[in-house]
Amino acid sequence: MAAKKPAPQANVSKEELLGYYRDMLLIRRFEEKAGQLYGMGLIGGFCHLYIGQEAVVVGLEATAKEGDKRITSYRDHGHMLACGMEANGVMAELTGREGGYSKGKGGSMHMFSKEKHFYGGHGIVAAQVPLGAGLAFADKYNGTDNVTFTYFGDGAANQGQVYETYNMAQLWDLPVVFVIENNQYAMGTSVARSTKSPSLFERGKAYGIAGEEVDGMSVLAVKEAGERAVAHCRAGKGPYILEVKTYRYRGHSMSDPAKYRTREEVQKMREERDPIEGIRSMLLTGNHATEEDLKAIDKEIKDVVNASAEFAKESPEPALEELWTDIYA
Ligand SMILES: Cc1ncc(C[n+]2csc(CCOP(=O)(O)OP(=O)(O)O)c2C)c(N)n1
Ligand SMILES: [Mg+2]
Repeated sequence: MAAKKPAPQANVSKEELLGYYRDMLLIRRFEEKAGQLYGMGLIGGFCHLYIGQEAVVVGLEATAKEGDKRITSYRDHGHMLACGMEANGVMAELTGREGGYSKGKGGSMHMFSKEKHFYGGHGIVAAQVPLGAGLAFADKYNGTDNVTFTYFGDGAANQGQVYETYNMAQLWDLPVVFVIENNQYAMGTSVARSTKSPSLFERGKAYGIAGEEVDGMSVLAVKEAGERAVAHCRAGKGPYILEVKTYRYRGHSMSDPAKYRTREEVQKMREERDPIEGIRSMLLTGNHATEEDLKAIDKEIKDVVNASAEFAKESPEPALEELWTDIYA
């Protein structure tokens, strides 16, 4: 994975850097804890962790304003935390408890928050893409200048419905930022094995949609590109594609034998490109924070995550009557 441009550093305040550090660390620690609870049998079903990809959603959320919407796939815990949903409610949903965002009836892939404009959580690959364009259509129809961040993976980028959506979104100038989280694998299939045209954002050109490739291991690079994308959409110029080159450190889901890549490949990425370490060293070398300051933040995050696990364990399972609520009949 090539970082084309060096990460931009100018015009970033100490507060912003600390904020990104905190937000990415929350996602990382939360996901590590979810992995532990899964191992203990407290989380059932599917569970897809976002570890390694934190800079993508944190960089883009830094460009969002009130009323903007987001929708994504099953790899969704990071997106929820980054848009301000509570760790307690997310963790309790993972454990299938009443205190969860879907009252314990949705689980990892099916959580929503009307308040934070988070529209899921979708288990069918690429199903969220036309839905994202629909959300953007609503904003256009209502005359707001809000945008919808529609996230999907490199594997999803080979789904036909993505291209039907591109056509309609461009035809109607919909304010949708298509975010391709290119983590280089779709389950066990690498991009190189699944496509001859590995530059995924360029496919938008066939529909007249502007786009670019972004270094997804740099939160600052993501934010900078995100600002361009969002400005384009808010100005009524139609959709924009960001192909964010990222990497997931863990398996596709908790039940992934990981036979399709080497340990060395993962290790190299962790050592050389980790997004959290990147910001950490920027904070230290720029004298924006001391080791002590960062330790205090680490502890603060650890406390939030541990509290969410406690909340998730203590929250009761949904009552039997809940089987008959929140359903269409
Ligand atoms: C329509 C459909 N086909 C197949 C699957 C099984 N499946 C689940 S995730 C996945 C891979 C998707 O990879 P990608 O879009 O790159 O997202 P990532 O998991 O890397 O975040 C597949 C094939 C599915 N859920 N839905
Ligand atoms: Mg992928």
